[in-house]
Amino acid sequence: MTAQEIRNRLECVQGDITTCSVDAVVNAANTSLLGGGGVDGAIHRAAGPRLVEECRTLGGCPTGDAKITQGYNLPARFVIHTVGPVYRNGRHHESALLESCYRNSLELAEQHHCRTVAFPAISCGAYGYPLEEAAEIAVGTVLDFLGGHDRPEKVLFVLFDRRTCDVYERVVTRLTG
Ligand code: AR6
Repeated sequence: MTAQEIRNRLECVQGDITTCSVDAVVNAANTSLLGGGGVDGAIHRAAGPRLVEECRTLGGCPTGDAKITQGYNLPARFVIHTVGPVYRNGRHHESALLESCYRNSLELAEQHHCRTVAFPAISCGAYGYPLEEAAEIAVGTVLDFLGGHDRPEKVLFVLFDRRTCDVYERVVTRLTG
């Protein structure tokens, strides 16, 4: 697969991830997996109470790891819950942990035969990760994974606000030239 073909499997869109008709949406969760604010709150509200019931059976999730559930009332069939790092000063393995969120989520998606996956900007809200750096890790890790795997066929970055979407688009252009 050429670099251009890999790049074409990636898309940045501004919007609300809870409305995405994809095989799996990724949730920026916390280690309890029992819900919270931001995109996590929005996903739980849209999926309905059966989502937290299933999450209760999972026993939480360590930072950098990912777990999968059904999507319930969401248009997405699955939710992949991953826990991004809280950004402190960049010297607490934040970049390796953020990379591992993307990689572990993509591995779960592949194992569950997902063709389409949507990611929010993990750690870029309440967890305070600097946006440019987070976008570089997100885009770089996804491109690297797609280069070695046929599934997922398509990855969407679904960014809530225009500024975040602009930053992601610039990073995609920079990394794929
Ligand atoms: N669709 C897409 N993106 C969204 C949506 C949405 N509906 N809502 C918010 N965002 P955050 P984190 C964006 O704080 O930084 C929760 O309480 C938002 O603008 O949701 O990983 C969890 O339970 C931002 O760009 O996640 C954890 O405790 C991005 O999603 C903690 O927050 C991520 O912001 C996780 O913090």
